[in-house]
Amino acid sequence: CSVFFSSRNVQCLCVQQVQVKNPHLDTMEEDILYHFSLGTKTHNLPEMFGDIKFVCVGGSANRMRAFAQFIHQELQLPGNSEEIRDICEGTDRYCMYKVGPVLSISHGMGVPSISIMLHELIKLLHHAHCRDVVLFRIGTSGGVGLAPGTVVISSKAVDHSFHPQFEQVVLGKVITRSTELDEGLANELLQYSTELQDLPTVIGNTMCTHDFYEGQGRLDGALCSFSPEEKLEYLRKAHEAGVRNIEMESTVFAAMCRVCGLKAAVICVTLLNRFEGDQITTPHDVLVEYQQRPQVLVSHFIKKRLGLI
Ligand code: R2B
Ligand code: URA
Repeated sequence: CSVFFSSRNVQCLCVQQVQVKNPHLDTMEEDILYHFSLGTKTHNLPEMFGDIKFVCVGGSANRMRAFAQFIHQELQLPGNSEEIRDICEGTDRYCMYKVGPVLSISHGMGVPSISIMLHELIKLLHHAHCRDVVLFRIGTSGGVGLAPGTVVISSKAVDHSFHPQFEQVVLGKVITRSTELDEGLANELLQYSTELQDLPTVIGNTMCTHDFYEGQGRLDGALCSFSPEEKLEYLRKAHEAGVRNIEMESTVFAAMCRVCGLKAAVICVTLLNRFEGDQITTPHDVLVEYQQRPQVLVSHFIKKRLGLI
């Protein structure tokens, strides 16, 4: 936060910088963002990315391309949204699209995949001197006691024991970081959801697991060592602890954004109610519409912030 003094008044203009927390970065002559196929010597990062204000990340490459095209239309930007170029075409690890002040990036499935992407994204925003950036994870999840299609805005991300923390092993030791998310941002998103049609939305805790099957208490994996009763008991405990959905990336996303001073929100649609089953049996066209719901909410937020509506 920077304070500017003038003779008439004192103004506080809160400029939020991206704070990388690594003293070694300053000593490096060049930084290669290997999984993006970008680098500080090969690319002019401030020129390419300096105006970014909103970053949206999601698991699937196709969905994040579709989101970029959708935002292009929503912001009524010039040019053909079909011709939008993948900035990371030099690698097939992640895809990245820039649409005006919006960056859309895929992160794959699970904590290790999103965490590699976030290290390079946060360094990219830092090298590009971006200011006041808001990050969104838009994704899918399993609902806990919610009708399929409900959008959950995470109040916090919790681990398998329902604690708001992320554990990272560093040099063989466990480091624990908080996974609380920005309350004001979550409430603002919830408020905007009421202005949109067919967007049932709640705020709740999101449980992040390291597996889709056993890790989320599914009975239909290749391995299962528990009974249907034990599964329901775990889901009931999760629900009591305020968990409303389950996915696989939110804890590390919340923890890394928090440490680096980035405002962040997690917005995931539920594809099924886990009290009712494990398999995703919903027809494809319905799933496609569900997956657009977090995109519509984030687009509405961006348009509000840009003063377009
Ligand atoms: C939601 O969906 C994926 C698993 O199907 C995973 O990436 C997640 O968090
Ligand atoms: N993604 C998950 O991680 N779990 C679900 O049940 C559905 C989508």
